[in-house]
Amino acid sequence: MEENAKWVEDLGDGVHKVRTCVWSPPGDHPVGCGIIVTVKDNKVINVEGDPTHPITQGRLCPRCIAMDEALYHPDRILHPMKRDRADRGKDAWEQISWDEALDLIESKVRHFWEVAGPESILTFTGTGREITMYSAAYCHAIFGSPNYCMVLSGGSCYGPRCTIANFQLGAGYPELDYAAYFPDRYEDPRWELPQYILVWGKNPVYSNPDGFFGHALIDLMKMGSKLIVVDPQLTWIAAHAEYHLQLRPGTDAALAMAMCNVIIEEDLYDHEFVEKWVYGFDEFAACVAEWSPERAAEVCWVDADVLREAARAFATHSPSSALWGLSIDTETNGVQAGHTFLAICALTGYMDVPGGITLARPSSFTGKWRYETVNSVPDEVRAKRIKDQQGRYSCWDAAGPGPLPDVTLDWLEMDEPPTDFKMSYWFGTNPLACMSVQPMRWEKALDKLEFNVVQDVFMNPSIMRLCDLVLPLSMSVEHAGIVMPHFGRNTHFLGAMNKAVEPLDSKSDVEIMLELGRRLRPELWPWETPEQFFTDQLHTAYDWGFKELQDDVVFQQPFEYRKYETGALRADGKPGFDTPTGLIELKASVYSVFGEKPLPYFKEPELSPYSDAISDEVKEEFPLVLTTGGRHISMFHSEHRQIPSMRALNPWPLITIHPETAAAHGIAEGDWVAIENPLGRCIQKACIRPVVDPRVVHAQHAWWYPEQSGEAPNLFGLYKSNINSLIPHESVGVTGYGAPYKNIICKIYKVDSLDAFEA
Ligand SMILES: Nc1nc2c(c(=O)[nH]1)N[C@H]1C(S)=C(S)[C@@H](COP(=O)(O)OP(=O)(O)OC[C@H]3O[C@@H](n4cnc5c(=O)[nH]c(N)nc54)[C@H](O)[C@@H]3O)O[C@H]1N2
Ligand SMILES: Nc1nc2c(c(=O)[nH]1)N[C@H]1C(S)=C(S)[C@@H](COP(=O)(O)OP(=O)(O)OC[C@H]3O[C@@H](n4cnc5c(=O)[nH]c(N)nc54)[C@H](O)[C@@H]3O)O[C@H]1N2
Ligand code: SF4
Ligand SMILES: [Mo]
Repeated sequence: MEENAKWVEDLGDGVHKVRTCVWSPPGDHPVGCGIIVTVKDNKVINVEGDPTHPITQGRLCPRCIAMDEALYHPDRILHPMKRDRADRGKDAWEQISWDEALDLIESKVRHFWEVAGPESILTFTGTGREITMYSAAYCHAIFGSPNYCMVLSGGSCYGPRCTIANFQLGAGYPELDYAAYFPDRYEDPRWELPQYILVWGKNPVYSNPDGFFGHALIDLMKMGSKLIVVDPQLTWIAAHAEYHLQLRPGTDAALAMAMCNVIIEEDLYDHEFVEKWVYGFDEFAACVAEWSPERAAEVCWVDADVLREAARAFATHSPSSALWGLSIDTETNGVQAGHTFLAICALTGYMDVPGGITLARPSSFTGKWRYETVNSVPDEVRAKRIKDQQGRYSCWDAAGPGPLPDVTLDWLEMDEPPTDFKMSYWFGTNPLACMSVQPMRWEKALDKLEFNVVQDVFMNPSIMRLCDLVLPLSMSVEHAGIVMPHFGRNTHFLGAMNKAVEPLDSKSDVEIMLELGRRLRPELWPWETPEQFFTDQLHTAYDWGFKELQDDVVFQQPFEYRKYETGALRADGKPGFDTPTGLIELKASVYSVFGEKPLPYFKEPELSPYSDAISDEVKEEFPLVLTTGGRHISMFHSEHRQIPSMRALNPWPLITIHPETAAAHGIAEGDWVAIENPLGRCIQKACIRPVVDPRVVHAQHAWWYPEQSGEAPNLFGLYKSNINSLIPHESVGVTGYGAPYKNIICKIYKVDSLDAFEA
């Protein structure tokens, strides 16, 4: 912690307050919420919201308020630890020094380079924690490997949405306009209040740490914005909506096409915008003409008149805005659902207008360098990146920064894969408990590797089962960093993570990166300190460095509306969008290159009770539609399960069941319920609410039990409540993007206890 810095207030008596923006660990996506940390004798004694932060204005979630419980939790990993490969699954860790740990990594990497090539080293990354900014650099510029991996089937978190936005909009990720770019926010004269907000498969009140702020939505609601919510659950926001389209999970593409149909057929679209800025209107109109509201009503279980009225309300109240959530990504048909969602926003002309949807400027600070580190991998090594041997998923291979997770598993499962894989390095992921589908397959596959390394803050089931070396990480308030909301794709501000307390024997992802970089490829890693490194990164866009950002704590990026008119969206500076046609592509010209149809279509989820891909017997045995993973405020994925006050808010995994369905199955509130389909089984607790259709259930994801025995085979109860055991591998879209995490068949039945689980 720096003394006398602008962001530190000394209160005397060994007490000071630090202004900072938070990222991870623990949690979250890059939100950079403003906090004030009170420190006494190098110990955090209070965390409160920073009222001067322009976006969060003092508001916090419970997880931030409980930060001291995480920081000083007795289970925190405090030192580097290693274990023999033969002891995987056993609590047989030996404490070692940082030098020993880094020496071990260096010697193993050099050995594997020699005997099997850099491609034999895989890195596995999780969702947007701070390490996401650096994990590609570790893979490419330290290990020299092209195999920058994830275990998330179909890259089903932002992969589909970002790729669709790139291909069809050629402009950074579209985001609801909540005046985030302006210092005086809603008072700024350029800004307008959205009349309607279409919230599609997103629940930002709970998924706040996504980088889009739930409290911003509530601000807009208070000011008069009305909601149209597309969600199979009656959530809090759905209950406050003018229109709740309570669709069958996985049918989003059909519903969106019917909404476009209404907007076009009733001539409610913005003719001027469409004529000037949209490509493929006629073909798109012909395509959606096949989707009458009545046809969609049958497929999606949504009332045709309500669908019509919602489409009319959205199109006739200008400006209106929209938000798309994870549900777009977690569908085999997700690319088509996202395509049509963007079409709704384009037809209505709400792109980059005040109170509409903001688009990012390619020239702002985006952290793009992290993917560019792939250029440090020689071509002949890059050619060895894992890819589908039958030539499928060429879209993924062209657009994705690393191999398709599903194909990675296929290669790891081969007896003689094209690469002799040796080592994996994980950061920010708990692969078996959260990200992967068919986690038992991943368990076996990753166990084949000779050396698995992780850097994390707590022990978890994946580490206990598979890792040989653990590096202890410092938490967000224990190190310096830069946080950029929306992953650099529509980054309204940069925040300084200012160090509030000195860590004990732990280091940050950036500190470890610089040390390993200097050891393994010194020519690429000239920086002595994280601060020098951050300043050089900032200099790619600005003439000021990290010290200035630390002093100001928050820097709001410049912004202007209607950038397609000024040329600010295109690399060549010409007006329009950065797509092959220069226009928003309702008919996507690049998809045909990748074997995908250029116009949207609806494909029934493969494992649905209405699918042709499964037999009538299977449909009869597993008649319910299961959706999973709706967020809870107290937890970030598999994290926070050991934090007492957070666990108290959600002590057990919950399956939400309609009262009629529960009664028909003899299930009462709080009963243990088995959830099963042909792929697997797990157990959760009944939460009986009329918020889902009687034919739908919703199950929480990422559950494990830190209080249980960690040794194999129990592994903190890894498989007891693991809903991902029921989700298929490689049920991805033609492009490789999108997998059915939120729409599969199942049956439910009452069991006596959590221990009724058998794998
Ligand atoms: N507290 C907390 N916040 C988080 C996370 C966390 O673990 N905890 N995780 C973060 C991550 S990585 C992500 S990607 C985001 C995700 O956050 P969101 O994008 O908000 O997505 P979810 O919360 O998964 O689901 C949102 C809504 O989609 C609905 N839904 C389910 N199936 C379907 C469907 O088929 N179609 C439609 N239209 N809706 C459906 C659910 O009922 C739910 O209300 O949250 C981030 N924020
Ligand atoms: N059924 C179902 N499954 C899902 C989903 C769903 O909706 N339904 N959602 C999916 C989605 S969208 C996602 S993104 C994945 C998320 O999956 P993951 O990203 O794998 O999330 P976690 O399991 O929480 O693992 C994160 C680990 O990183 C550690 N960590 C936290 N911060 C940092 C940091 O700054 N640096 C490092 N090195 N480590 C850190 C945590 O302690 C934790 O052990 O889960 C997916 N799984
Ligand atoms: S979103 Fe994350 S960083 Fe922001 S207040 Fe909530 S827990 Fe804290
Ligand atoms: Mo995610």
